[in-house]
This record gives sequence, structure tokens and C-alpha cells, in this order.
Amino acid sequence: MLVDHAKITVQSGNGGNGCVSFRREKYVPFGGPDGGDGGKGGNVIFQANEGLITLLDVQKRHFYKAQNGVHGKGSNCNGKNGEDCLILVPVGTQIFDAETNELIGDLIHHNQQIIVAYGGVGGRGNSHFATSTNQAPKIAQEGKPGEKKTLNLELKLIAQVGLIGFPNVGKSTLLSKISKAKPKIADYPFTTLYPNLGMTQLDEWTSIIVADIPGLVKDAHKGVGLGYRFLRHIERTEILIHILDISADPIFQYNTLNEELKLYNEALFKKRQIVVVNKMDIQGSLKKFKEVVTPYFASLRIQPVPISALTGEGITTLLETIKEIKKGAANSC
Ligand SMILES: Nc1nc2c(ncn2[C@@H]2O[C@H](COP(=O)(O)OP(=O)(O)OP(=O)(O)O)[C@@H](O)[C@H]2O)c(=O)[nH]1
Ligand SMILES: [Mg+2]
Repeated sequence: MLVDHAKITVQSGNGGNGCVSFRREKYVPFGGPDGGDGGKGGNVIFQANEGLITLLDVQKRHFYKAQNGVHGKGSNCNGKNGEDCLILVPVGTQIFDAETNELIGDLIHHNQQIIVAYGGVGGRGNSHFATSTNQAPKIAQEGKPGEKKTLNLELKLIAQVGLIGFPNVGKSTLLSKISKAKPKIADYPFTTLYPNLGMTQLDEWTSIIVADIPGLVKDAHKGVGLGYRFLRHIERTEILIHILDISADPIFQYNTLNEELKLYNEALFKKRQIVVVNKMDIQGSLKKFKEVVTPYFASLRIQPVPISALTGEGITTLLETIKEIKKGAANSC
């Protein structure tokens, strides 16, 4: 199961208190102040790790705390700093303040770190407070308290290409053909319940990550079906492959799904789309494709790519199209 949400509370360590102490030594009548400083509290740090794919492990614990700094001691002994609390999360994790909804961090590279709660500084011991008029100060600073925050974590998968379409159009079948992923495939809607990822080799040097998300239906934005909550996983893709089923009503599917995308997020709707018409192996498909589908899309200046994910027909052309778009995007920078 893909756990792509987690709510946790974090607390950084308190700073240790400074110490009030005086040198007491045999035969030394006027020992001066020798209270050490308190140690600094530990930070709470998030670190992205490409070996993780879900927030499951993070979600299992609700509270994370860094160590407190140790109090200062006599003989000018400073307290030890508290240890940081390091939380490993998958690459693609966004961290929000649960109270304000403010985005605190976006971890997009392996080993990238972000400090979400700083440890309190340690208090200074009385040795810092001696002056010419007060050579025996009985004061020291208290350590500063750490910070406590409740955070919402959201995982947005990092894929370059997203597969979108109505349920049952063959998204998972296509993913299984162009990558080593083994998503569940079946002849009923909503077979895919959580996103699947696969790596596709475009050529010797280029590979891309493709995300297959659960099918979308009309009124998805009102909560119908499953796919809507997973749209965030394709927000960061460069290209969307919009899959239509020739044995259903591809034009209705195309317009309905685009309407849902627009309602979700205008930016997602405006993303580069490759329109793919699947199940071309079914009898009568070619005629329907030539007489109904092609003229309709020609009026929109779109050239759909006919394929059969089942037999593999047209998949090479599809991969070439992806490559061309990626090359074009790279050149335009
Ligand atoms: N004839 C034919 N059937 C196909 C083709 N591609 C997929 N199918 C069949 O269509 C059904 C649905 O395929 P899936 O790949 O599970 O479809 P999906 O879009 O992932 O469906 P959801 O996960 O429910 O959204 C399965 O029975 C597939 O075998 C194709 O090119 N030709
Ligand atoms: Mg599927």
C-alpha cells in the first residue's frame, strides 16, 4: 500500500541550563566563578532517501523528539549538545506546518536535508557574568526551550510521465509493457487502487519514470471514484499520456477527463499531453479511428497515437514521441 500522507509532531531539544558554581580548592581562598554553559538542544532534521517509497515508516510513530542539551557543571564543564533527530523520508516529500498550512520544505534530491525545528541554545554559566564590581555572580542563564511543531507530510512521486485515463482503458497494461513494473491488470474498473511506478528506457542513455494512477471518472472532483486524490502524484510530471479506449467513447473520455483536470488544477490541465488511443487490436477499431477519432482531433490540431497495449502495436511510435518531446524541451532551455 502506498502511504502518501502522515501527520506527526516533532520537538527539538531544550538548551541545557548554565551552571552557578565557584572554585573550591584547598589553600585557594577566593576561588572565582566556574559554572559551565548548558549544551545546545538537538535539531529535528528531515532527510530525503531514494531507497524509501512510502511514508509508512514515518507514520508509525506520531512523536519525534531530539535530545535536550545537558546542563553545565562546575569546574567550567560545559554540557554536551543534544543529539539531532534525523527523520528519513522518500524523495518527493513535502512538509507543511499543520496549523498554518505553510510549506516548510520540499525534498526533491537524494540526501537533501531540511531542519524543521531548531534546538534551543544552552544557557551561559556564571563564569560569564563576573564583572569588576561583582566577582562572585550567583546568576546563570537558563537554556532556551526547543520548538514543538505538528507537521503534515505529503508524498508527491517524482515521475516524468503520468498515465491518465478512465478506468479500464489499459493504463496498467501499457505500464507493464514499457517497464518492468507488474501492476495488477483486470477487466473491471478501479483495478489500480494506488499509483504504480515503472522505469522506461527510451534509449541507451535516457530512462524515465512513468506513473500509472487510478482511473478518473466524471465528477471525480466531487469525490466520485478514486483517482482524484492521486492527481497530486502527476503534478510534477513533464508529460501526460492521456489514454482513450477505442471500444468505448474516446471523445467523451477525452473531454470529460480534461474538464476534471482543469477543475483540479489549471496547471495540470495545461501540461503537455500525448493522446493515445488504445485497444486498436479490437475488430472495427481502425475504421472508427479513421472516420471518427482522427477527424475530431484534427480539428483540435492533435495527432493521436494509435496503439494496442496488449499486442504492443504502436508502442515504439509512442516512445519515439515521448523522446521527441523531451528532446524539444531540453533544447528550449
Ligand atoms: N483488447 C485489448 N484489451 C486491452 C488492451 N489494453 C488493456 N486491455 C484490457 O483492458 C482491461 C483493463 O486493463 P488495465 O490495464 O487494468 O486498465 P487500467 O486503465 O489500468 O484500469 P484501472 O486500473 O481500473 O483504471 C484488461 O482486461 C486488459 O487486458 C488492448 O490494447 N487491447
Ligand atoms: Mg490500472
